[in-house]
Amino acid sequence: SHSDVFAAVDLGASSGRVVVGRVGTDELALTEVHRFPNRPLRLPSGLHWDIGGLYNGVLDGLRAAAAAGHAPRSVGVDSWAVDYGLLDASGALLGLPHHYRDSRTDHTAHAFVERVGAAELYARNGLQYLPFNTVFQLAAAGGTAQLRSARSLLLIPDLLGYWLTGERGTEVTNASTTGLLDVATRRWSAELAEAAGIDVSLLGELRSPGERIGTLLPGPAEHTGLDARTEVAAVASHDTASAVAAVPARTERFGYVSCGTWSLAGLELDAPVTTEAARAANFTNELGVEGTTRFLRNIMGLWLAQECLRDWGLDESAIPGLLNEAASAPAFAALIDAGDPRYLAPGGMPARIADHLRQTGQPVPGDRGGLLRCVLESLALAHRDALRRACTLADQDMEVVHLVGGGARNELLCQWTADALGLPVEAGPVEATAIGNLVVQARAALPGASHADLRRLVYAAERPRRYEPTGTAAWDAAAARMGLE
Ligand code: ADP
Ligand code: LRH
Repeated sequence: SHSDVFAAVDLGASSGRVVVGRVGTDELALTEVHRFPNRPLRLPSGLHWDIGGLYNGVLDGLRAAAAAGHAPRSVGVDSWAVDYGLLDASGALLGLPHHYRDSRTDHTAHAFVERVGAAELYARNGLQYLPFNTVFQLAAAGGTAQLRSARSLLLIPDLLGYWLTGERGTEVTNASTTGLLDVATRRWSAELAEAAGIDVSLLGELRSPGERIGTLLPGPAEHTGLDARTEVAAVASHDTASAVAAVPARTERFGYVSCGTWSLAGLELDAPVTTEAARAANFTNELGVEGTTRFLRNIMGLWLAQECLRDWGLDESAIPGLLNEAASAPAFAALIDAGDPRYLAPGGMPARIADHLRQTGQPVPGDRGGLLRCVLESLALAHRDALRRACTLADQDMEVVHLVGGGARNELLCQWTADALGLPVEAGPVEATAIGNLVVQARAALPGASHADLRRLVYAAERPRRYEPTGTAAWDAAAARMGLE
């Protein structure tokens, strides 16, 4: 049997990693060669990504891969969605990309929707209203010198791909998160571009997961020690699309939660659902691999916990101890809406949660374990609500929920998600995104393998941990208390 080596660069909101994978007909073996923190920059101009630091992290990771003797056939880059860099006519980057948690869209996003019409916008782009969708960021950037000088817009993975290869383009799964792609035709919408105040020529030519982007430029080849013939491949460059591609499902009737900084909970469908009910329930239709639709809802996710930890001056090493405290805190003492955009911005998270609890007449947990319990129970309820509503809206049912990403390490969250839904949860892989990135690259080298075959390959290599539901009646009561499904 035949196998090949590929490298995945996966940039998450909290950390970046470079993973080398050997993928073959019956083989999937992963080695993480580099991991680095992703620390945003707070500047007078707002909250930005440290894109130079991230690019160095990518190069360091590829160098570590080469130094360990790996010779990947290709490299793929994925990251969080919606954010972009602008290039001038010479190809130079015009300023640091903004972070989607920057506050500059706070007012403009809403104004844009009022102007265009929420129903019209949804009919055109099929996207959940999130204030940071690229279309709203561009509207907020209207009139700036940067936008005036810009000749091309590249999403984060495409920007890094450009620096690695000199080739520009826009990968379509990530393009589907911008709000500028037509949900029916899957092409850029000139009308939406115009509404956002940009020329549609700013948006790159679309490319699909699996397409070749180019080979390494001499600079990155020298810097990393990789062969200059190493290809850079377009993957499902939206991290969530890669994560869903690697869900180790053995049935078609599955729901998923891609659970890291965000929880993205929903279904994989053959076609978008853009009904008025789907819009009112704030569901998004993003593109997946093989032309699938990711019908899902964004939930604040473990960001809520990350920000509590940061406020308490603790790092990830404190998580296991805090989870023990959460496990022994009283159940359902306090609940929040884990989908509420009020939690989008960084800073002061424990106080913001406490404020909300007071406003809703609930007791504020007296210790950290209690507050973490409130966050995790609220998240489990939000997972339940999103998945149940997705099934109703898409007229589908599910028999199992796959929870992938860093959240799969959180046993409480996995068990509570199962309990809340009354369905088994299969947890893992933790690195589903990197795996999805790799299998899409391997796809071309594995002729005849279907997507279901690739999912079975992931299942065999990274067998998920199964959680059976118990005590769902108590969750029914908690959901009713919160007005959730
Ligand atoms: P992203 O890709 O968005 O950066 P990840 O998928 O890497 O996020 O998930 C990060 C999350 O994983 C952390 O916020 C944390 O809640 C969770 N996590 C990390 N380590 C542990 C652990 N030891 N136990 C439980 N959860 C953990
Ligand atoms: C998760 C994610 C999510 C987007 C958000 C901006 O990392 O890509 O799918 O909505 O970041």
